[in-house]
Amino acid sequence: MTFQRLVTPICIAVALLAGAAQAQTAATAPATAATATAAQVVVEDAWARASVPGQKATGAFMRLTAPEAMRLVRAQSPAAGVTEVHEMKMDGDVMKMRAVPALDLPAGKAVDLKPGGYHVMLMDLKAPLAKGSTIPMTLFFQNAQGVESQQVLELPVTIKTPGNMGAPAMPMQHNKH
Ligand SMILES: [Cu+2]
Repeated sequence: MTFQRLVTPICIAVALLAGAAQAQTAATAPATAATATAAQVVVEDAWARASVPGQKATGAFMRLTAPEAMRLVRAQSPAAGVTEVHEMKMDGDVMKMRAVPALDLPAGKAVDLKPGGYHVMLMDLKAPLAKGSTIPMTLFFQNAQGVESQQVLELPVTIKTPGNMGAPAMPMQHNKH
């Protein structure tokens, strides 16, 4: 009697373990089948800089992490007449911005679009970007096979104190416009 009582719980435990293993197999199967779906670029901390009346251009910033090697080829926003991917760097003592044809996004590596570096330039603003509002933006990506995909974002408009750019004393030049 005592013997049987001891044995029974062990049997139940084994049965439970077997059941759990089965459940796990069943759960992983559909996930494997789903890997063929189009991979999305992870967009974090996206924001656009607020602008004042009369200001024609401003920047948008974010962190992009692509699941496979991709390129950001262009951006579009109804808030701006022209939207370009820009790079900013020091040329001697002058901070210069220029449009880049594409921004490489290595697989799994976060690429920062931030003040003082790469950014999305919003030019020909239709109206001032008010702090606290949001603007839609579509990003266009291309993978290694040349397949284009797009992602629609809603960017909050804020004023962030720039660490290394935007100081009024800093001379700035736009090459393209
Ligand atoms: Cu720019």
